[in-house]
Amino acid sequence: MTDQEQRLRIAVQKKGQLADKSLQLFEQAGLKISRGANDLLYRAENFPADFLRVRDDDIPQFVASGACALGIVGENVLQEDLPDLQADTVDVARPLGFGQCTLKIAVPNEMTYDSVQDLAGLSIATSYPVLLRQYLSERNVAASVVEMSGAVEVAPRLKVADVICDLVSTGQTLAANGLRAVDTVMNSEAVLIRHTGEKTLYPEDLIARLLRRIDGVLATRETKYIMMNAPESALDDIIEILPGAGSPTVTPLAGEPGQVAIHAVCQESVFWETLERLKAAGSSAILVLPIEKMML
Ligand code: PRT
Ligand code: ZN
Repeated sequence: MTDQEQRLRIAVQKKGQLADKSLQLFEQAGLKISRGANDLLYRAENFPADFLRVRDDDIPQFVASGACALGIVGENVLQEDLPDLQADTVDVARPLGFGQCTLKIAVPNEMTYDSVQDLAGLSIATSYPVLLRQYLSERNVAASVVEMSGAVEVAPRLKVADVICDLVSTGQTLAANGLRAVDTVMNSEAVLIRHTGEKTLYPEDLIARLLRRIDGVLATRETKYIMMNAPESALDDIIEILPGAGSPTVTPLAGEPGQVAIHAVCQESVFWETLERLKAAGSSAILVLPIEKMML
């Protein structure tokens, strides 16, 4: 292989909801990405990887064909495209915890809706015909699907369709268009996808190295380093309160018999509640620190 072939090509969205966060993920994994004159391809200066910047709709195909080793795309787009892709050529390497949204059925506010059966005989506008048809057929509902590439939320007002099936994040777009969500077709988030075709076009060790770093980034997003002092007698109680901490480090405090310092890695989501309980259990000088890098 030449040096050129040893570089990983990674497909990311050029512009849109996932564009910035996709590059940020690799930057947090230590890659220095130069946003050079070539708008289509950004180059990592300190890691053999290049970023192909494209429409998100093209990313599954780029990865399935092996043109790119990896890509970041909404799971909704991947699932929508799967029937068009050659089997066993792409899989989800990691869910990434950003770009969360929900593909929902939404109906005009004035329409009554009790169950999915109420969609029978109606027309539904969507950019996700594959996912919508699957959803309808699993529920034995016969409705017509109107494919639109964008601005789906205006379809009922323009009488292009009765109801819609579209991505929702905050719900503001639905509200602004006199619509309300009534059912969920799919929950989605950004995913790192990987080429899994027969030909291994890219060095596995390079991919494994990058994935390990990404795992480190994802792990640090969730976790905090927590330190406190406590009476040794409260140790068992405190360890029980620290969720997902593995084995905390416990060291004696110089000049304070019976007192120890406890260091542990802790989930951020339970931070405040945990803090209060730790205090009540006898801890003092509790510090919570962000973790900058982590290799598991
Ligand atoms: O140009 P390109 O084809 O690459 O971009 P695109 O316009 O097809 O995609 P883009 O950038 O809109 O979305 C890319 C991906 O981001 C989607 O496939 C989802 O996986 C994810 N994502 C997360 C979202 C949203 N959140 C989201 N809110 N995609 C779209 N939206 C839309 C939503 O449909 C609504 O119209 O944003 C609007 C605002 O949403 P509310 O609910 O906050 O009002
Ligand atoms: Zn798109």
